[in-house]
Amino acid sequence: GFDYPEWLNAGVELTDRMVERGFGDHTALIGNGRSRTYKELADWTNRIAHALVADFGVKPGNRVLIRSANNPAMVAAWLAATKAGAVVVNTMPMLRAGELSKIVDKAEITHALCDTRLMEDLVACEKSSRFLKTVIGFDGTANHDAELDRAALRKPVKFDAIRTGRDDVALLGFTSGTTGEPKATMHFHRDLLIIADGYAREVLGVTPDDIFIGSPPLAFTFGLGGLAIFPLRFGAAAALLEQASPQNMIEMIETHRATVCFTAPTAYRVMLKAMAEGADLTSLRAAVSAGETLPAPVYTEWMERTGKPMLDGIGATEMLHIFVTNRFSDHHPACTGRPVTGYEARIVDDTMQTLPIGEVGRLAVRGPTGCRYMADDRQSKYVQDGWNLTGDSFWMDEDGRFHFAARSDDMIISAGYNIAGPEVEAALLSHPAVLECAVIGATDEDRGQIVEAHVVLAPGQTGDPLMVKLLQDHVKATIAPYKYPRRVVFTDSLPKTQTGKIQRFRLKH
Ligand code: 3SK
Repeated sequence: GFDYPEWLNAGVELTDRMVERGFGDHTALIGNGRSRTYKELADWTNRIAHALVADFGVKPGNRVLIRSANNPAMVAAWLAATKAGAVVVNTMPMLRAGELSKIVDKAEITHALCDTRLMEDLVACEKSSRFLKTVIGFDGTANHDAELDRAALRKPVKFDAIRTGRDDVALLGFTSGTTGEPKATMHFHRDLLIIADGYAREVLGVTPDDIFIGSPPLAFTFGLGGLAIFPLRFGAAAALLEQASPQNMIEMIETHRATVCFTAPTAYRVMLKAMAEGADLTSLRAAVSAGETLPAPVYTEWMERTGKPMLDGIGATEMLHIFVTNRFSDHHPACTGRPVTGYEARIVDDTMQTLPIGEVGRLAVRGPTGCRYMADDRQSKYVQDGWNLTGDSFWMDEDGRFHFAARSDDMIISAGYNIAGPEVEAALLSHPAVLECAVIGATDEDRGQIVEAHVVLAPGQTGDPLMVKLLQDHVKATIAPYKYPRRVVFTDSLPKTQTGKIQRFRLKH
């Protein structure tokens, strides 16, 4: 198990404690054209924490919302609010007033810390809120020129962190999943360290020499872990990008010789193409893929090109981070791997009975970091005896490795056949003309449902009847022919969540 002192503050552990441990002069954060050492980060966050408590009246347990793109100032705001004993809700810049209001109401947010470039929607939300009374701007650029920055500059660099217990809630992870309604899960101070001391230590073997890069927003626990908690827990550095396009990531990797990358398969496909055209990504020693299942061709091509495995894993906001994963010493194509130490996973039917090896069912997971829904009847529906029922269908092989089949609602039933949409997607993606695709079950009078593929073609390809036939034949030759898409729709882009997950439900009609 994981053993932490009774009084524990994750913000202190990731900053002041790192200075005490001798990392003061190491680079902690890179972003917006400058870098900060651990000592600078500790001082910066202590000053902000002082200002939050003394000038803005933040009290332990207050719910504090942070609104920003990925940049060092957002990390500092999150750490400072955590040091002040607040319960933090990190949010993405793309959210609009309506979406923010739902979060503010549900979490009973009292204070919001907002990059001054993103104030408008939050101010609109403050006006109509019963709870939110204090919106404080911070400078997301490197200039320190906003209300919070000015207040912080007047404060001392030492802050006696609020005494928080290891089981006090530190973070509310909001997820709207692929269906829409926001739900919140509660995470304790200890959880924030467990994901580093478990997954990041065991699977990635993080060292102080590592430089992390990636695309997931810090507002998404995948990003908060991969781009803040994991590097800071081990004296490593994080390079943060406000616009994490694959191209920007490639440039950042080349400039800073980044060693660990967290992103989703689509970005890795672009990176593979860039490598073929001469991009130098040889500094990467670990490529973590999550958010969407990793198609076998991307895994295989990465292995061929770099000689290293791409590590596919599955996590959930509910569980805070990755709980089943491949490892450098144990990795396979089209396989998500085994549970991270401390977690258990099994395949169950609708009554939570464990299914035999090889049978597709719901993935259930149990572990130290979840699952605790906040004020939600989901707790009784999706969590039983500590087992969290995920929205994914998997099967387990005889060696205890887990294999993705589909999101539970992406299972297509056509003329009595069960067809996993992602399997058809993987077959389509193995054709060079296909850049991205999403497969859904479309209602059909004869067959109940038919397989319908929405395809974004690679540049230079034409979506004509010939291409339809070509792709259908390709699927028939790759997997069982009955799974081929009877309908193919060409499109310029696919609907996605703000964290990059394809929203197949939006394609359904
Ligand atoms: O797999 C995911 O979508 C995920 C969600 C939250 C945290 C981490 C991960 C990988």
